[in-house]
Amino acid sequence: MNEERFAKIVAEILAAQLIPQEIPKLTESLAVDLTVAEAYQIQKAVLEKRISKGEKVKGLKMGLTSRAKMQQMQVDQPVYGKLLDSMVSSDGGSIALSNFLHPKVEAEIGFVFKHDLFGGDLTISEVMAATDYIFPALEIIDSRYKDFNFTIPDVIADNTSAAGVIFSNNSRKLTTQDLATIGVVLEINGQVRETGAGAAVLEHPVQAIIELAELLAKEKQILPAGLPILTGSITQAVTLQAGDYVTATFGEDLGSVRLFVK
Ligand code: OOG
Ligand code: MG
Repeated sequence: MNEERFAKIVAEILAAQLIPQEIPKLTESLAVDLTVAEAYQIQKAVLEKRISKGEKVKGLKMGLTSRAKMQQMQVDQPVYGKLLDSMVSSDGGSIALSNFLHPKVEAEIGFVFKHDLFGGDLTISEVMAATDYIFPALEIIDSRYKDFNFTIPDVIADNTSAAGVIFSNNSRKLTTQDLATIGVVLEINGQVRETGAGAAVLEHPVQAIIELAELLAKEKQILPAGLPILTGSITQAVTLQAGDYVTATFGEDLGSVRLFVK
């Protein structure tokens, strides 16, 4: 792709994220195909612009790691993106629906590491040994594409729809208890909307970390200690409406995370 076209796409995505506003998906508006590698370059360039204007990276995310999500979005592979400070709300806090286009909420398991991770061949036990703690999280996704419809390169270029996140203060050490069997109940206004278990995420949420480390290693990047990492939605994402009170409650003493939508 030539430089001029690349810069134009970067400017278009940046504006769509900041205003925010809906745009047609790139794979439709561009005459040429967009590769996954080009899409990550666009994501990176848009994030660099946001960071140069003062935003800070507060986390990393894997997405499209569960069959429920892949089926819902009609795609077939996991993706990663970055979470910025402007996206973070506190546990039990609120967001204004008017700041979003068509937001949906996801319940996820988060990790924080005590050592940096790097490479394409980490094992489950290496990742578990490097884990400082795990925590419950809600992610708010809000695709900048019209009708929340995209292909894999589109969604990668748009920072994997990242728009909001709540890192719960509840956390616990990762013991030998199996993360695969941790259950989650996602409720809105006291009604159960989705249920699932950790194994929905690539058979084991640690697998999402292994795949993230592998994707980052291709770009000579590490998975840094101390930074919250989300492993992807266990269930389908649920559309948010004004007045929604969202609660995700996890089993095995992981605790819950809450959000109010104004
Ligand atoms: C892409 C992001 C998906 C997850 O946890 O699966 C994601 C999207 O569905 O818009 O964050
Ligand atoms: Mg997510």
